[in-house]
Amino acid sequence: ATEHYITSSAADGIGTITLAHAARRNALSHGMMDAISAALAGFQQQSVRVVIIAAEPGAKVWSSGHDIGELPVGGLDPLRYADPLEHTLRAIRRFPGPVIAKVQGSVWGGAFDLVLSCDLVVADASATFAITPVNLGVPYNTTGLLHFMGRLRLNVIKELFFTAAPAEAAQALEWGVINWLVPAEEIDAFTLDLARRMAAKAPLAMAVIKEQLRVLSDEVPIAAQTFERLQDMRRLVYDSADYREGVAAFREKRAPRFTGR
Ligand code: KFV
Ligand code: KFV
Repeated sequence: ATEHYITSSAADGIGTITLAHAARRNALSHGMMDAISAALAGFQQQSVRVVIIAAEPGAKVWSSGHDIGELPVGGLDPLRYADPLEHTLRAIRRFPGPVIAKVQGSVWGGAFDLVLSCDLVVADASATFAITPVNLGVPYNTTGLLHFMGRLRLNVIKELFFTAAPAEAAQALEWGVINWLVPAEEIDAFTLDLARRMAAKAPLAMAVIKEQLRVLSDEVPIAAQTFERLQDMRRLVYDSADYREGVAAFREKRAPRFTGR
């Protein structure tokens, strides 16, 4: 329980969260998510204006995504509203100031959703982005799909989800995942300068504009029946043998054998 997940610090109105759990490749575990949520809450108390989320210098994996060891098997929805990852995504989206993802290294699964939940993305050429539920047989949650739909075109979303292949940084720039693709040796100074420029602006106007944009892009009205139908469809997936196989195969470090059942 004394596991070390992140480091965080704040100075001059800018808070920095550094993912620091290399042993699990910064998997978005319950512990990691609680640490990020707590850091964001602390920043809000300290009137931090702008947040930067980064990995440790030199990390080849920015984050390996949802902690696969914590994915429930046995009839439970793996991506519930109350899931710690979902809680942290909401905390980022509701933080009353810009959150910048500074991405170096590979981004997997739920970590891609986390990056898209940040307000701006700065990356270097080592950044790659993969969304991988079809590697595991996970039914992605509707809120998560909406996060992708808020940022990317449908054909791009489909390619990313259906191949589960990592998109290179240049491609991610063209697709609009990344705001700025900068040389590795400049990324720290560039990101800090961007944060400083935003931190000097009027905080109340900033926070309200962010919230307006969140509400307007999140709120897609659908009938209750329609939502329940989607949930039923997802349930068939997480109740399937293929989902159990996908999670077991990762644990056993082997390729999954999917049957469509
Ligand atoms: N969850 C839990 N443990 C993980 C993990 C993850 N996402 N990723 C890595 N680990 C563990 C891994 O089992 C190993 O444990 C250690 O971290 C180092 O990983 O006990 P062990 O054997 O030391 P390696 O050896 O795999 O590291 P490396 O060779 O550097 O490869 C890194 C990477 C990221 C390419 C590989 O670990 C990987 O493919 N990880 C899984 C990436 C992934 O599919 N993530 C999506 C998770 S599912 C998800 O997010 C969602 C929302 N969804 O819907 O599917
Ligand atoms: N409103 C009232 N007066 C203005 C003005 C404006 N938006 N822009 C310029 N002026 C006045 C300025 O005070 C000066 O008056 C004269 O026009 C020439 O401007 O009595 P004075 O001193 O002669 P200078 O000297 O500033 O001209 P210049 O050096 O050529 O610079 C031009 C410019 C456009 C770069 C500079 O004037 C400027 O930064 N203006 C403000 C631009 C801006 O922030 N506009 C957004 C307004 S707020 C808004 O539109 C909305 C919807 N919003 O939500 O915030």
